[in-house]
Amino acid sequence: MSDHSLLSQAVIEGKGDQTAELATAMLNSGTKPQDIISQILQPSMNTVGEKFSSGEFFLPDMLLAARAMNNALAILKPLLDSSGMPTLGKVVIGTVKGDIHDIGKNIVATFVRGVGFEVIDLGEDITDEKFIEAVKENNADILGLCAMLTTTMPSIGSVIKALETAGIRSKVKVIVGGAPVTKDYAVHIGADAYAHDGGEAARVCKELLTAKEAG
Ligand code: B12
Repeated sequence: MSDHSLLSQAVIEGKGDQTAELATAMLNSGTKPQDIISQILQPSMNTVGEKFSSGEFFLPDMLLAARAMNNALAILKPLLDSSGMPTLGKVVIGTVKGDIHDIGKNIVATFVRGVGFEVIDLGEDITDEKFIEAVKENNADILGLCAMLTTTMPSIGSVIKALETAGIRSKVKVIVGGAPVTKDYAVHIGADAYAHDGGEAARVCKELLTAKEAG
């Protein structure tokens, strides 16, 4: 079996130690960290989700897979972080209230940091008030909102409304994402942008900053 298949299988089966070893071996053989994430780790987690939907996997299986994924990310993330680059601007990011999924959001934070933004990661299950406070306190250029459940998606819209109520909507660009979120949904709730994955998020954040600076 190829390293690619072995790593995918290790994540799906929640084998943390093996996941870390295989990710390291792939890095050593020249595979780029961003390719390991987008071509192996993320699709593996999608498989885990499908197995959960079909009743083959239960919550503990998802948790084990998440832990294995995090083991690999702990090795890959430092390689994606920027070092000594001038700061482009400030991005506040978090997962909306009621939602504790954070793996994808953490990847986005890493990619966005990697292209030179300062990222203030609030974590998961974040209330509208906390988002508003953090945007004001940090004078953020961009706010990134993540939702992974269809039941928590509406909270993205509620944060955008709270920005309007606080009178700061025009001061910050809003980018949204997460597995159930689409480009159409982003437009519908009044976000400025949507991104499908970490790489796209980093590129779009740069575009948003240019648009913001152009007024
Ligand atoms: C791991 C996992 C968990 C773990 C989370 C651990 C953690 N620390 O994050 C645990 C076990 C805790 C969990 C719990 C639950 N989960 Co869950 N989970 C998953 C799973 C398998 C993988 C998610 C993941 O990490 N993917 C890998 C990352 C890399 O991908 P990603 O998250 O999509 O992120 C990428 C993009 O979406 C995007 N992105 C992400 N965030 C952002 C933010 C911005 C700003 C931008 C621009 C882009 C962006 O870029 C990321 C990187 O490329 C998904 C299946 C799936 N297909 O998503 C189910 C899934 C999301 N879970 C689901 C469910 C139902 C639950 C529970 C309700 C189960 C239960 N009965 O309790 C609970 C809810 C808990 C809660 N209140 O939040 C469902 C949601 C169904 C729905 N339509 O709402 C899914 C889809 C599984 C399924 N097929 O049924 N889960």
